[in-house]
Amino acid sequence: MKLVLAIVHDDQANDLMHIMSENDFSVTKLATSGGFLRTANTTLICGTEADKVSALLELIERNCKSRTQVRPSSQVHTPMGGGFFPLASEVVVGGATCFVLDVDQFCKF
Ligand code: 2BA
Repeated sequence: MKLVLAIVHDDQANDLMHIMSENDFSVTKLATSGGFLRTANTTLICGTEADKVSALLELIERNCKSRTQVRPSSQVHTPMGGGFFPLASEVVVGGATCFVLDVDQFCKF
């Protein structure tokens, strides 16, 4: 058995969960946030048989689109003195960041 962790955009998570359930994948949703942008994202946890992982990853890839997000950075001191101005930069945030882990044991009580 494998455990798939998929970090996705908040606003794509509900649709993806719905599609996963329709395709017989059990899923749990965690509210998370990225360490770099410090904004909310969603981590979906899915335990599944090893031979279903590629189908699950395809489903995730098809339903999660990447986008550009502005990263607000710390303020920069102006060379003229007397002030600070905010410096923003853009980063491409992936549609989904996925980890596939081996599961030692799976129990339901
Ligand atoms: P964040 O950490 O908020 O990162 C958002 C996006 O910022 C990343 O998109 C990447 O394009 C950029 N970024 C992240 N760290 C950077 C750095 N040190 N320097 C420059 N740019 C950087 P993604 O790579 O698509 O990641 C989306 C989210 O997935 C991340 O949100 C984080 O929550 C998670 N993630 C990505 N890689 C991870 C990893 N190796 N371990 C754990 N979580 C990860």
